[in-house]
Amino acid sequence: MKYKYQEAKEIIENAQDIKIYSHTDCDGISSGAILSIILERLNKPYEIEIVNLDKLEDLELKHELTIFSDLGSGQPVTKHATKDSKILILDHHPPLRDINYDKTVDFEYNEINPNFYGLDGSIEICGGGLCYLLAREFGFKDLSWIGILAAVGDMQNSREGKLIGLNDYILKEAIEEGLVSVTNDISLYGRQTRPLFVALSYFSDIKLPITNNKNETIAIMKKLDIPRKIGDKTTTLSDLTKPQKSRLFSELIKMLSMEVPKKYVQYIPKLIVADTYEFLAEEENTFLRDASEFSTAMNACVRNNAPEVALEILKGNRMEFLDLLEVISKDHRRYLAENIQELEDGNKIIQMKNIQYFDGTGIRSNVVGTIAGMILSYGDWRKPIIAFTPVDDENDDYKISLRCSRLLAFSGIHFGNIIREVAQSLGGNGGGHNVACGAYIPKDKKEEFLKLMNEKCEGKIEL
Ligand SMILES: [Mn+2]
Repeated sequence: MKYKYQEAKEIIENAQDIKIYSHTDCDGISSGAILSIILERLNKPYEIEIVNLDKLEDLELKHELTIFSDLGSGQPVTKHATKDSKILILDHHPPLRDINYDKTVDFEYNEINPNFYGLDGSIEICGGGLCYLLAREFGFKDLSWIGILAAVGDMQNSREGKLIGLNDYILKEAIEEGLVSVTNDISLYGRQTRPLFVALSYFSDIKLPITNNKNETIAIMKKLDIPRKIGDKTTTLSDLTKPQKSRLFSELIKMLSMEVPKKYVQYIPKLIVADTYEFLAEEENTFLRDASEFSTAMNACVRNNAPEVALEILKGNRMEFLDLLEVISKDHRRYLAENIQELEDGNKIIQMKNIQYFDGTGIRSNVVGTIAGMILSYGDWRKPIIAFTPVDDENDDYKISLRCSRLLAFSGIHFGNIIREVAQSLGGNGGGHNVACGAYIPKDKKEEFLKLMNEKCEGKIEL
């Protein structure tokens, strides 16, 4: 892999006309930002495009060198290659072509993929990490923090509650550079910016008395002697003292122990404690300071067709782009809230024996997963929730998204694999993480899909 990186460095140094394709999510944006910074520092002319995977099905290669990051391994990107083409792929998804493919073609081809080296591309390194290792070849260790952002955005830490493998190697470098700090701490989303009484109300892996109930979270904070405000500032998780945190920790353990079936009790601590990552060059009490909050903002940009805003922010162009991001994030949150309200008011979650689902028609397909994750706490946390919506205006096949409580994944269920199998058996495709995954299926296969998913989950979930 190291040798492949040296080769990649040379290909870039010798190229004058470069095109980057990267993926439409936080990892893809982070990958694209790292590559852009490398090329800018080398004074290389380049273009970058943030694309969905289907864009690569029939791609013309019009530039001297085409770089694919966080995608490419699983797509037919060599279809139109000629003997003058140069292709560099930095991807962590399961590869279509094998490790020796470069020796079978007459053009320059370099694919760097952790799966070739016995590394697990879903937890040990992601697209952004792979791009950082390239930056490292050029000595740009100051970009290590973006590798961490990418990994968190890609949920690489979700199974273990921390970064492992090459991700951990990059983390150590980022710490050495003074750019990132890691703390094993209570893990609630929004530690830097979200009021604690709100953050607690979003607890949704298990339905607790505090879930979606701010009166209850306020009462509990009072009981634990945690003030709602410190001076003029609303208390966030990052403000808590050690004793306050340990009181909160005990309270959460107590609440969870009362709700969780016996089989899952052993996983309770993993639900509330994890390593969290802070970016030390960013201002405190801003979303930029926390890796998880930062990654949400990057996703909001790409899902609202503004990847360039995310890219500029990662490249350090903060002034005007932070203002733009604020507007995008606000609209994004409003869109999510409106749709969730509608689903909730209409009692739209339909229960089957082992799964639950809702019809998300009208919801944009690139946010239907986010909404499924947020609506889980209104349904039954013991079952995965499945949402479907038409792909877009031109394509009325269904985009499916599935989310579930992390507890189900801790006990070994991998919904990414289940959904892939079911979708493929119906002429579609799918995959993803154990707790968050998706699929595309033909429009007339919806009923069959739900029936098969329900059957596949039989006996796997202990209630
Ligand atoms: Mn990725």
